[in-house]
Amino acid sequence: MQDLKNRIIAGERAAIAKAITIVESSREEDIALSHELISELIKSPGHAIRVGFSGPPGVGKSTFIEAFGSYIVNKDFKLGVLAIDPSSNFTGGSILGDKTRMSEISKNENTFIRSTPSRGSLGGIAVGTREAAIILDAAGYDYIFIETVGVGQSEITAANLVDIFTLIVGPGSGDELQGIKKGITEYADMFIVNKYDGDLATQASKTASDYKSALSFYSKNSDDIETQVVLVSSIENKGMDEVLDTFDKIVEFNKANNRFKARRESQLAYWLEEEVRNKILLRLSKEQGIPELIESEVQSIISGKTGFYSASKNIIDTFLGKK
Ligand SMILES: Nc1nc2c(ncn2[C@@H]2O[C@H](COP(=O)(O)OP(=O)(O)O)[C@@H](O)[C@H]2O)c(=O)[nH]1
Ligand SMILES: [Mg+2]
Repeated sequence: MQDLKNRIIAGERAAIAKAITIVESSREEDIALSHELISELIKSPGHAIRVGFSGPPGVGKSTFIEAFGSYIVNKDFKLGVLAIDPSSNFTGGSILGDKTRMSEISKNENTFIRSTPSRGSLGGIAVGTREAAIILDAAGYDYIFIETVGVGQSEITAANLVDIFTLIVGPGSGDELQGIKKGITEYADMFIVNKYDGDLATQASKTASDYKSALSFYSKNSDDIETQVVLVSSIENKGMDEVLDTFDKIVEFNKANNRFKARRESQLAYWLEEEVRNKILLRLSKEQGIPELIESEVQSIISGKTGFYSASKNIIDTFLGKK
């Protein structure tokens, strides 16, 4: 373990790959090893900026990450990409799989790409994504990109993993404009309007203006940076410098206002609560006598012997009475 830790901190790719396999594993001995390793690596934090990319399937998330990733790597930054491979489920997007396209940047020795099948994922995030980001950070990576599938809960989970949360949208995405009203701005730092090229260019540019004006009605706290909107074309490599400038601007602003640290702290609280919640649920389903008690309380409710809420209270009290 100590050896693995040292090799990770030295940036050794094989060690990083091995560690990520461990944190993704559900084998009991791997889980124990993973806990030990992550607890150690947290003590050696690096300087990575973690960026989340979300948005509907087919909007160009993978294509953008490929294009922007090359741009970043050509600037001599070390880049880690954690993506969920949609080829194993029905989310649409690229059926051929992202690995083919991503392979362009994966050849570069300053990139580390992990594409995890979405099977077994939790809210659009693969099991172990948070831990994989900790590993890449300790290994000295400058940027860690996290591509997530789907919308809704998965976006909240992804937003809680990153320093910058971006939503990628396509030209004429009027439906997503509705999303702004549903509070997306609360956790999106930036909108990237993709496909600003060819026949779609005019519409993309109009979409960006629409977002800008819509966002001005839903401003955040007055002391917060406004949600940024950037136009890009991932196939023509347009707007890449503006995206990087915008990342710098967001990070600078958040650091100057102490929001950067505060956000990481509240994310830690989120994950700690998640861990506790999951462990409690797991124990509730396995604790000796509890599943049987639930079963018998259901019968008591049906036969009118017990009320719903007193049954619930009895289960909780019995569970909490156990060590
Ligand atoms: N015209 C145009 N097409 C794009 C652009 N980016 C992606 N696409 C296309 O959109 C489709 C979906 O892209 P993909 O990256 O798989 O989307 P994802 O599901 O969000 O990861 C593919 O056919 C891409 O070639 C772009 O900037 N311009
Ligand atoms: Mg994709």
